[in-house]
Amino acid sequence: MIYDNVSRRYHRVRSFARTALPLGLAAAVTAAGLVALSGTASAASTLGASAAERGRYFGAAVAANHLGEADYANALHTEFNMATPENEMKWDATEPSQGSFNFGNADRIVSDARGRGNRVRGHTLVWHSQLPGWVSGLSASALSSAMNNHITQLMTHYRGQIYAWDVVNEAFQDGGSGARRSSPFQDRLGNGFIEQAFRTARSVDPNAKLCYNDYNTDGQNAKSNAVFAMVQDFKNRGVPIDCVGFQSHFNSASPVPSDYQQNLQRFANLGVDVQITELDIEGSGTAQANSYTRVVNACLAVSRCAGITVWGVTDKYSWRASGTPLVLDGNYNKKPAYTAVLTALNNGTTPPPSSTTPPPPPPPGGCTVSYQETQRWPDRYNGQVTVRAGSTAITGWTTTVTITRPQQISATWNGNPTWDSSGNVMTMRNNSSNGNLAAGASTSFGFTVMMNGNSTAVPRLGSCSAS
Ligand code: 9MR
Repeated sequence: MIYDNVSRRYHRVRSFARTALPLGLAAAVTAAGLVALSGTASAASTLGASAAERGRYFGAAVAANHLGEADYANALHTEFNMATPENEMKWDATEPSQGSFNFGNADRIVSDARGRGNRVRGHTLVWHSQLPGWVSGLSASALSSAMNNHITQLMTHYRGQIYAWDVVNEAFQDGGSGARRSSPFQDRLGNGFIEQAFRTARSVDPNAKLCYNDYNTDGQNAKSNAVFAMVQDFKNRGVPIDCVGFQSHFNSASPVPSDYQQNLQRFANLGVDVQITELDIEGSGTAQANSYTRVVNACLAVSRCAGITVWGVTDKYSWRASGTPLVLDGNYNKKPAYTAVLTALNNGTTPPPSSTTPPPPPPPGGCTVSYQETQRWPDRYNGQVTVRAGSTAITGWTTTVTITRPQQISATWNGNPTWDSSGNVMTMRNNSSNGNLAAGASTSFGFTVMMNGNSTAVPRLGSCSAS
């Protein structure tokens, strides 16, 4: 089921100019002078809140040593609802000498986030980089045990507190080989270390999502093909994996790939969530903003894209500070990139991931609407809107469906449509037989949309008003 734009308010339907159009003529309607009754699509004012309305999260990499800076903490707490420790959970930070664990800085980030009801991504359990020196001196069997123990200690310490773990990070080589990267794990344990890490992780915290995370896998290329083959193999053989992280570090030499969305989608089609885990885009102004928009829209268009994390709160502390790659500048001012992200999130109305909780029930007398695409052809698709009464019966309902040009509604059924002057906003009211709904009961109406060359836009629903 696909949920969209649930009204959390309710109001009586006011009288309005009602122009019922014969079915089949809807595509031709652009008549001026009709009363526009667009639904009040919500416009959240922070990145986290807006993403949440789309069933997603919007997170940031967090550095423990900046939490004491008021501006930093304020920006973090205002805008973001997911946190990834930028360095504090890495092996050199958590197990600097073998068997001696240090969680202080990571704990600070976890308790800061969870104290506000925010979630945490764990980063990262097995990675070739930032390894303490002692790891490289181990034999194969000692390394195998050390890896299992490291995973076990971290995941036990944080059991129940981590939304998703980057279990293995950056295990593939860049370039066209599709080979695994040389590392102590790869060189001594062979390809099987990745599977071993995921199996160990599942056994320690079965409720955390287990991710493979990498960079330069954001479009379709030899490296992402190799990761794809591994994930496919894991799914086929029942090796536990729940998500793939796409780091998405972009700059002029490595821009947002043209097939970014398709690449996310092909991984999602394997039956894993996809997450944008370390987003930053070097640049400034409109060009940077446009790239951010593309990334957000791609995530919103992929129902299994669970959310986006930017790799830092402010340009001031970015690992690529000179490239000003984030959405808040060094003084915590909102950049055009910030506005672009918020706008894209607020405009987005795509299905939240399947794991998302359904919307809360409407108040007495209210109704909710949800959208689902039911069929698609090369040139058009059918959409269905389910209208559900709240905890008391209603005698009529109305909602709006907004179409993105050049898409156009060519037919409707099970409702009385009227149109705004642009022809883009259809107000749909019950017909004579489906206005009366008992408490909790539902009905639906449908429509056909001609895509006219735009195959990605999704109809946006306004709120539902009951009478
Ligand atoms: O942002 C991190 C930076 O502070 C560290 O010095 C660096 C050490 O390797 O790691 C950076 O984060 C990396 C992340 O952990 C994995 N993907 C690439 C990130 C940027 O280098």
